[in-house]
Amino acid sequence: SSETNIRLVDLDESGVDRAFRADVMAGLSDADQKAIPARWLYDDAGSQLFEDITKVPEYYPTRAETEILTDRGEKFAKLIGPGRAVVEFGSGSSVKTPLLLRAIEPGAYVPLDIAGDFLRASAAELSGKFPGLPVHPVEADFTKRVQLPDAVTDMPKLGFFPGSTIGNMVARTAVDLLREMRATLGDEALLLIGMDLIKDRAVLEAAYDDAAGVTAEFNLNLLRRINRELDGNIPVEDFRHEARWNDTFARVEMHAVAQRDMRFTVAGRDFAMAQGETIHTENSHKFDERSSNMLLRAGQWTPIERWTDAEGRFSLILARA
Ligand code: AVI
Repeated sequence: SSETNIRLVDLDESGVDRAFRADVMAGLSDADQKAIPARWLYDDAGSQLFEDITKVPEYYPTRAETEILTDRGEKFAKLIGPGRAVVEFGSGSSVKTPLLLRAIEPGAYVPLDIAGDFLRASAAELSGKFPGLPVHPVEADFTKRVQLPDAVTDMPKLGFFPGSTIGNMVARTAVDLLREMRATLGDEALLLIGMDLIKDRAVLEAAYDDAAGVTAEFNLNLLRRINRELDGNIPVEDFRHEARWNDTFARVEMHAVAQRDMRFTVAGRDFAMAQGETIHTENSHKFDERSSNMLLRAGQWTPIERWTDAEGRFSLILARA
């Protein structure tokens, strides 16, 4: 289906290989719309390319969210208060997390991530910046309820889910995740979550199709990964990156568009694509106040405050359990 999805699962290496193969084979076999779940964009090369995307001039979300975190520290401190265990879903980004931690005097920091090496490295770096702060990294699939370390059992929690990663999920998956977060964090919890806002179509499409071609590389790297890991011969050079705003679903979609009729093989199976046919590789949903409120409420959270950057491009929302 065209409803591509991010779904993080807890898999050992061979499990990852099998799941990748299964998703790619199913996704390329769909006669209506070929589609591969966006989570497979993030191999080592893809993760590095995403880092690069956050620095291109057209990709505003990272800068806009950083601006909010920089400017609204006093407001966060007032509403959140000191002594909470900050539980970050996905490894702490080097810039955003310290801004939050500096503003609110947390009791502990608990980064959750499925990638253990990356998790430990970023936890160690953060410990260096906040010498007195207890840091308890947990290697876990945060799409399911996570058992938090005993050391933070008695502290009220603040969940932190920046970046509008929630937007990479279709509504049902996003609601499931929010409910699992609620179960992980407990009754006293707050959640600080980034959600990118609906805006001018040209601005959105440019953010996902930068002039330097970094996002194009990020998208086409998925096809290169298939060739590398699944013994494929997809003619990557004959695909074009496309970012399109889908107004019905309020999302930017990434597609890889075949530039000619073609045949190729992946893991021993033959596939054909017609010129103009696409592989749908990512959704990035955008929100307004109503849709973000509705999503949070469906996920068992009550929004209590929202902040945007000066240009009104991105929102950071505080919700309570
Ligand atoms: C990770 N995620 C929030 C990014 C986004 O904006 O949807 C991924 C991305 N895809 C293309 N550019 C950035």
